[in-house]
Amino acid sequence: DIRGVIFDLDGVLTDTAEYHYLGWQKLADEEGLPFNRLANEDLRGVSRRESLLKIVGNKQYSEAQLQEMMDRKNRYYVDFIQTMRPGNVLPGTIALLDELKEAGIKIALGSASKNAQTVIEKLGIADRIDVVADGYSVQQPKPAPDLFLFAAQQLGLKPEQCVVVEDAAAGIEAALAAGMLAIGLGPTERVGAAHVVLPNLAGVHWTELREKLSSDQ
Ligand code: B16
Ligand code: MG
Repeated sequence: DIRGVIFDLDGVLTDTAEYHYLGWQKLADEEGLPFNRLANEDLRGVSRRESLLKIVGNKQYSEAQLQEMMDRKNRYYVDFIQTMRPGNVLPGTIALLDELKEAGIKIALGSASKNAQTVIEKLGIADRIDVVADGYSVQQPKPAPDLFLFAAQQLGLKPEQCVVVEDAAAGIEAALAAGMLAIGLGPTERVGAAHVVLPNLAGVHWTELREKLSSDQ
């Protein structure tokens, strides 16, 4: 029986992808590194360090330089997210969170981001979330299962009692590796490995979702 739902943040509850993109683009331009929106698609759900390493490619940088670039991009990103407000929650999110609470299902955040806490506060949904697993919680980033296993443990649930909602291929991979059910949001080319694939959370109801997940079993 499903007892908990673990939500990814960026691309699931809100769309911070644009702000991450703008931050990386600014940094890449300053460094003379090739980067564009298409390249940014590969960074979905990928940790800050892995994102930077993808952008620098074969170009050699010292650890101190990499660190400085990560800090710089993060400053740009943190500036952008200051403007976020409750209206930036993606359609269907609040209704679904309310239904889950009503149904006695525990809710966790499972985000790779070190800025997750700030974002959920800006969005005004922090008090709807029981447990936050974020970029500070574990060492191994998605596609490793660690972050979601940490979230389940904090919820006091077994992996098989949890469903993960994700928009990134790496996130679906992590959920399956954790032995959890997975709901993928977006095109099948990206999240097709999930048990259930939906375009987004708009109009999604827990009762129907639960049925879809159990018929897949
Ligand atoms: P930060 P998620 C991920 O969040 C983003 O999708 C990804 O683009 C970002 O690089 C990563 O968080 C790290 O974020 O630099 O803020 O620590 O999708 O796992 O909620
Ligand atoms: Mg995501």
